[in-house]
Order: sequence, then C-alpha cells, then structure tokens
Amino acid sequence: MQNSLFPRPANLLPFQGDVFYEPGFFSKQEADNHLIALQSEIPWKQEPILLFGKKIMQPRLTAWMGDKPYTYSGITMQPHVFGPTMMAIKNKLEAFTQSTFNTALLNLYRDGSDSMGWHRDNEKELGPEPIIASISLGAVREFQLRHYQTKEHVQKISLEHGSLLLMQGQTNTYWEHRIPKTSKPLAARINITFRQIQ
Ligand SMILES: O=C(O)CCC(=O)C(=O)O
Ligand SMILES: [Mn+2]
Repeated sequence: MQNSLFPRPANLLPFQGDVFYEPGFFSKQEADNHLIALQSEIPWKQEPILLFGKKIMQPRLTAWMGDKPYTYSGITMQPHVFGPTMMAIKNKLEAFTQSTFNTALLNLYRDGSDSMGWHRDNEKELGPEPIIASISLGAVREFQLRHYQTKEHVQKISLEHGSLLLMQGQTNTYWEHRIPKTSKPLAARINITFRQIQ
C-alpha cells in the first residue's frame, strides 16, 4: 500500500479497524475528467431496496460492475462491464494499493438531499477483513463512521474531489458508516467503492 509519492496517512479510527484518507489521489484535472466521463458512461438507475419488508426507492442513483449479480437489502443488481474510465481508475488504484479489485459499486448523489444510511460493508462474499477502496468525485460530502455496538466515537471526514478513502482490517466488522443528507446547496457527487468478491 505504500507509495513513495504519498507519505503514509494516519489511521482515522481509534481502535478495531483501519481507515486511511488520501485527499489528492487524483489531480484536479484527472478528477474533473473522470467526473464528466462517468456521468455519461455509467447507466445510472434509481433502484428500490427492501426496508422492513417495504419497497422504497434509494435516495441516490447506483450502478454495479463486475462479473456476477450483487444482492443486498433484498435487491439484486445486474452487473455492467468496466468501461475505459473505470478501467483507468481501477488500474491506478490497484498499483497504489497493491491489491486487486473485481467489482465496484457506484453511487451518484444528485444533490445534498441524496444520501446513504448507516451500514457496514460486511457481505460474506467480501471475506473477513476486506479492503474497500472508495473514490470521491464532485461535491464534497461528509462521511461519518461510528462504532457499530456502542454508536459512539463518531468520526467525520469531508471527502474531497479526487480523494481516496481506504477501509481495511476489522473496520467493517466493528464500525458502520454513512453519508448524511445536507441542506447545503450542493452539486452532484460520484462515489465508487471497489471491492474484491470471492
Ligand atoms: O458515498 C460514499 O462515500 C459511501 C458509499 C458506501 O458506503 C457504499 O457504497 O457502500
Ligand atoms: Mn459502504
């Protein structure tokens, strides 16, 4: 994971997990180009989820990439192939993290009223201590983490345009995370979480 261009950042969690933030992972120019390309290259859709047995629409647009369908919260997402922009992002990420990723979940938050609720990325197929690499493009949104059992130790990170956030080790066993709504007038943000599924 070490790269001579980047000094090793500090762990943002106090215990039971490792979260690293790399604000300038992409240059402003690269991040601008990826943001524009992905807005049109990705077949964005608003999908329902099952919440307490009721189907409700997710408050954001999504897409799934990989070689298998993906099932979570009662819905199954059909996979798309990695296009040229996604391949360029994945290649840079794999070189930097010295890890491989075979799937990606993409989220498009259209404005501040789009969000993602508290959850852990702990699906069985990810294995016990997955590396999840999260790329942010566009509007700056606040990412929050809190301890899953105690709901304490809330950590807040502003995820900037072109940044990388790595969650690894025990993070997704002991910590949950979310992107809260905000009343700030914000432009769109794209988030991509790369994962390795067995
Ligand atoms: O938008 C983000 O930064 C978080 C996305 C996320 O947690 C997920 O896709 O599982
Ligand atoms: Mn997540």
